[in-house]
Amino acid sequence: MTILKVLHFPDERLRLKAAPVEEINSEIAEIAENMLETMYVEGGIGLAATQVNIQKRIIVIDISENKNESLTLINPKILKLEGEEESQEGCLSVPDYFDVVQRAKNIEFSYTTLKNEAVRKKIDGLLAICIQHEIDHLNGKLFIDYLSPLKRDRLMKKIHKQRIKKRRSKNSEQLDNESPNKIL
Ligand code: GNR
Ligand code: NI
Repeated sequence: MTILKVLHFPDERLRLKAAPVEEINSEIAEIAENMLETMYVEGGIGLAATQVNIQKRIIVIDISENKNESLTLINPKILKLEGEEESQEGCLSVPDYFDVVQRAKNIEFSYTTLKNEAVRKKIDGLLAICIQHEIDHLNGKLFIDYLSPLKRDRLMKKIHKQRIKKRRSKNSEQLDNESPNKIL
């Protein structure tokens, strides 16, 4: 198994639209396994293939407390959206940022399992929110796209600052490594 690298906003690859999985084979099973491992290591409740730079319509989810009820959804599709619900969201591709997003409360959706079974379900609650969030990823959409222009602007400034800080600490690390132990 392999832990995959999660892309971070504003990486343009997060904007790519994933293609349907044509055939469920060992390659797809391996991608799903690696995605699950990556999701668990990163501490997320869901992960879309887009986030690990794989442009295929694959989602993994585990909202269980004990992290032992994983779901792999191939070619997930929303059939019906009903009601409204606001909840706080976060995203592994937008680290350290959380905000309230409005989504449908009840959804009906379909997907194919790794065993090639077609499933159709009606759900609500956290799972419904998570699935909407993950399908958005497959379409190149992020939860921060729903923010007001003011909030978005604040977020962009914060990310810009973080980038500068990160670059600075990397540079000084490099300097530390380069400097011989003159004092000793
Ligand atoms: O770990 C995650 N938590 C979360 C919380 C509220 C709504 C959606 C999510 S999904 C997120 C993991 C992630 O980024 N999946 O794409
Ligand atoms: Ni996300």
